[in-house]
Amino acid sequence: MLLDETPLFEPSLLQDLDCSSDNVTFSPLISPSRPGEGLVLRPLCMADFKRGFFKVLSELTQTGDVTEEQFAKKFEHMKATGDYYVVVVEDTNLGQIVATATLIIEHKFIHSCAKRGRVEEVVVSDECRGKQLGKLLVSTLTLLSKKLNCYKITLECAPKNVAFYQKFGYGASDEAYMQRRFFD
Ligand code: 16G
Repeated sequence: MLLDETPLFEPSLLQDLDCSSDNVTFSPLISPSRPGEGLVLRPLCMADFKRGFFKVLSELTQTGDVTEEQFAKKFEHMKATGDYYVVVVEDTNLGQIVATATLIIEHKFIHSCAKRGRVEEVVVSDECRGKQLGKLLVSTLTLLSKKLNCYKITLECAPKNVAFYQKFGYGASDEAYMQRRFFD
């Protein structure tokens, strides 16, 4: 199977996002187009399967034992819908993915057929902590959801991460987050 470099979504969507316009400060200054020395921030591509994409995800939760075929099929599905914005940060010297986050667009009839954004699977590998990558990814996807005309953007996170997300303007809502799990 050819796991190629075709991006999951149009890379230029990430180019003109101005993270400093969103009350989030970076020191030293980094941006989606300049995420730091030896790093690139870009859409996921199939070849990232071999660059440790799942290793990074496994720092968040159980990933299961996903084969190349399963990955490729899921990637194709996500790409075909046009509603999945999985971004990765690659360490270009190592050829390894070191961080990732996902924006999913949900379509509604309410609010004049609006769209809602969901931030999911925000993970920075342990070795790359302290490079502001989590901040950059969340800021990037939050701005992207605004650019895509979402009326709101939501996420679920561990209580210890609440303060982190508050920096981007996320706040607790009156509604309770509920779930029913069918398997882990
Ligand atoms: C966190 C993630 C969520 C992910 C879940 C996995 C963020 C903001 N939240 O809540 O996206 O799906 O962990 O946990 O990254 P689970 O395996 O217990 O469902």
